[in-house]
Amino acid sequence: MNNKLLLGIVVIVAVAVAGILFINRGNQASPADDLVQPPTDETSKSVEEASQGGESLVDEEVHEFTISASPFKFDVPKITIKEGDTVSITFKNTQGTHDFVLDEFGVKTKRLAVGEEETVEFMADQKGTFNFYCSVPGHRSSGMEGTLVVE
Ligand SMILES: [Cu+2]
Repeated sequence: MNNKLLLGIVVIVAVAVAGILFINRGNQASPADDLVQPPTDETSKSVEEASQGGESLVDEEVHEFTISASPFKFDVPKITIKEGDTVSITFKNTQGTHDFVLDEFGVKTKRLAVGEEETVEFMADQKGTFNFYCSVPGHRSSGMEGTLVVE
């Protein structure tokens, strides 16, 4: 099943590449050649990677979390992930004005009004225990702080 699908994709890409090469040959004098060539290289490269089945070796999954903020707490106080994970956090504000800050990974949302949300994404490239918090004055000390554990 998978092999058939892969074969189908390879055939389609091969036909597309052959078509582009054919068009290029017909337009040798055209300056558009330089513009058409690079995407062709990229296409054949990605087929190579796919046919090697490389995706099973690298964890390219995005680990998604949703955190809602209200005065004065985050509904998810602790997130645990693995080093090297790509993390996507959708931060929602249900009441008041809040943001989401995680200094060590350069993450900072805008200050959101009620009903707004913002998604931030980062790579957990260091192990440890880190604190995320709301940077609106007084909110962190009132309880708007949580923990991100990178194992
Ligand atoms: Cu806040």
